[in-house]
Amino acid sequence: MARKAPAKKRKAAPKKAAPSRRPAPHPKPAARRRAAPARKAALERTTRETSVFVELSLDGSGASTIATGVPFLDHMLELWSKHGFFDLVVRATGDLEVDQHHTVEDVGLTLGQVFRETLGDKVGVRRFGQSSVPLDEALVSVVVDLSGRPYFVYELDPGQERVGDFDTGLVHDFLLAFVNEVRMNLHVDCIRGRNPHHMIEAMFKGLGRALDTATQFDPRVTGVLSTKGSL
Ligand SMILES: [Mn+2]
Repeated sequence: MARKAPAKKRKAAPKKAAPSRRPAPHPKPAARRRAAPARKAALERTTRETSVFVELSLDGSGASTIATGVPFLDHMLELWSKHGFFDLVVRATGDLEVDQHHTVEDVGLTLGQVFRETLGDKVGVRRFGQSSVPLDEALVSVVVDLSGRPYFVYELDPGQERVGDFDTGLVHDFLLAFVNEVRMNLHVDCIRGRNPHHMIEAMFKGLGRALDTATQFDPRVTGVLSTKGSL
């Protein structure tokens, strides 16, 4: 549309201050911390009992492809990855004709080795994390410290030996192997629960959430979060 012609000459608007010719100051260096490393790693580990491949990205979206030959473990690792926002690939073949023990433990061990590698020197990360997760009647607390000192406290009694064909005692073996390889502190307390599937599932979700927190960068952390200066 045609512009409205000014009826009469208006008083000129007061001149704005001329924009400064000085260039904008340089933006701050992207980060005082060095550029965030790509926190991903992969490992294939083969013994006479099992062959396990794990690929992990800490800063992922929670996408996973998991096939361990132990469907209940697949289900739990998928939850762990989803709720930790970790991208995870796990492929395992093991002597399941013996039982599930070697496979479950070796997946925990290999995942722990890869997890530790993705952490690198832990510069700038929060280090601690905790989560309480309910699933119906079950409530499980998980507390982690990426301390470099392996310690594991497991107060979760599933109350029955099996969930389907999965030996519930293997969760302890899985976590112990994981903790030792990551060199972290892990306390699991099942506050209440009746159904072992619910208790174990809430634990894996909580472990994902607690580790997600512990592995996040905190901009206030310079170096590693330790008065000793190393983790
Ligand atoms: Mn389930």
